[in-house]
Amino acid sequence: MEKILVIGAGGQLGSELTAALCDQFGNEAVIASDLHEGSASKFDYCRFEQLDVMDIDRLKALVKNEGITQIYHLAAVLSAVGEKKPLFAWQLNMNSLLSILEIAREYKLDKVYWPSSIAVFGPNTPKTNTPQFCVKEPITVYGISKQAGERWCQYYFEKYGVDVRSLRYPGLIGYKSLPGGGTTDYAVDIFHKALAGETFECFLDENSYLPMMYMADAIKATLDIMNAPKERVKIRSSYNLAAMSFSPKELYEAIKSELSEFSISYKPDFRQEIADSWPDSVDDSHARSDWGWKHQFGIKEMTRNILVNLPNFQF
Ligand code: AKB
Repeated sequence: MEKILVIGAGGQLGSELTAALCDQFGNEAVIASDLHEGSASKFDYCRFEQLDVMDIDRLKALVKNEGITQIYHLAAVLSAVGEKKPLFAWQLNMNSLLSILEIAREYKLDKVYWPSSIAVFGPNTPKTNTPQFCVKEPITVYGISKQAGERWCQYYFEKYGVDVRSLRYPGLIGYKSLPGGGTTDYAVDIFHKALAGETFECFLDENSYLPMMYMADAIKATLDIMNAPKERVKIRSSYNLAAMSFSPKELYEAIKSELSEFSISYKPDFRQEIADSWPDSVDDSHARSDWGWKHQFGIKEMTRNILVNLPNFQF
């Protein structure tokens, strides 16, 4: 029987992924953990443990005592916040991954999931349909940590047989929790302002194209790669993953076609340089052919889905 530990469960991805894992494996099989004690209130359906991922002794004890077989390691400092606290971002992002890979090796875990990001790419990467294998010279600490993390994942797979699987997420857009500290977060914030009847001030330029994905698709991709037979997961650094690409102006227009009064202004800040260094769109054909990845949501379907569901959601 699987016993799954989700680290960083209180975050934007973790809140929804934990619920999906409980649906698949049963509530008893999942332990949600987060640094923030306050996240406990999100998990009335499964066990919650307050956990600092940097506390390796506690992490080891939890894995050993609970008979953990899989870890989903989602805790990270994202791109924008990472630029404010570069050394902290490096320490947290790298040391936590290394601890978990070591624990996976020592305790022979069945599987580990660790997310990478489009942040591994940089200004010298081909901008459109960015290939799986190409130049990567990330300009953010977050991107550097994800790039190095990808190498460590491949290393642990090849040297020690650790079954670690990873996806390079585009910007993730969900309505069930707020994102924290990313460059793509404008695409979540905009919906909250639109529904509050306020003008949205966008921190990116109107024509900044970025790869994006609706959370339902991100959850599906994560479960798909983790449920795929081992031999079909051929890339052990991290897979390119795509669904849609749009600019702030295009997202604004999609929302405005549903809420005609909505208005926007543009005031690019330091996050513009980060966005400019990332791809406009990504080629995810390896994920599609290796383990059958297929997205469902485009910008229209996503916008309708969020505008229908967000007003009824209690934070
Ligand atoms: C960020 O903007 O930092 C993240 C990401 C693309 O990984 N959403």
